[in-house]
Amino acid sequence: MGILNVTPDSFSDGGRFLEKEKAVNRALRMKEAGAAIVDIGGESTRPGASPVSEQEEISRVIPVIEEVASRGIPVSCDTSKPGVAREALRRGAVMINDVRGFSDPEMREGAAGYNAAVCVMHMKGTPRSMQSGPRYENLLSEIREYLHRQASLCREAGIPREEIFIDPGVGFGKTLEHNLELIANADFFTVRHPVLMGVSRKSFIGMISGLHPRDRLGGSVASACWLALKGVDILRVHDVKETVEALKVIKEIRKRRNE
Ligand code: 8Y7
Repeated sequence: MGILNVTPDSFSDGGRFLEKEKAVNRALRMKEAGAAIVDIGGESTRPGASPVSEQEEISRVIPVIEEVASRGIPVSCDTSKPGVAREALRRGAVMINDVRGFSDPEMREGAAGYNAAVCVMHMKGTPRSMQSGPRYENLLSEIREYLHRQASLCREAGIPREEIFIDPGVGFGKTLEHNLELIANADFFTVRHPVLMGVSRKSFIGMISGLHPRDRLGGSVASACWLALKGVDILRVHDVKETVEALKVIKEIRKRRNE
């Protein structure tokens, strides 16, 4: 899954893709580089980011979604707003990626009504508050229980199990230790639903390497390979070409394992 931010303040694309043309071209390049789906979002969820109005979010993402979908590229819309989700699905999106875990019933009903796939992500707190001293009794089981509970609500709304991806939400209300534990044990989440994860250029990589988001390609690709070997189904990444190249090699190696 390629990441396409159409936000003026997103941390690693820095507003360079504000224009529709540039965004669409970027999606086409991701497709050519091997992306199976492009995730298009207009609300920055970086820690401390301010909320965006529904009208603003619609005017940022919908023209891009419509154009990208019309070129035959599967589109996911990264949103927590039912109005944005519905409009995205009406214009051709096939998946809704909600960092707020489909806690709003209107989000679940909207996705079900369009036979869309969903990604239910875990976040502790809100983008504004999430990085202030997050604590867990038992990180893995607490997060998996939350994800299974939200996934059950999606099933009750009529979304089939295999269309519900779950995501422990690396970086969303987690310390460095929490993030590393989630990644190390990603297979803990693969038991009931397909799993999607996003680690690309995230701050846990910067905490290890000391590098700026733009220079986190090595750490991002290493993490992606680890997650693929742990059985994660979809990887949400900025650098599609490099990640696909690495995963092709991992796939050939894995096929030849003894056991
Ligand atoms: C994730 C995400 C972001 C993630 C899912 C960033 C929108 C921050 N991260 N969605 N979104 N999973 N499902 O660094 O990890 O891309 S935004």
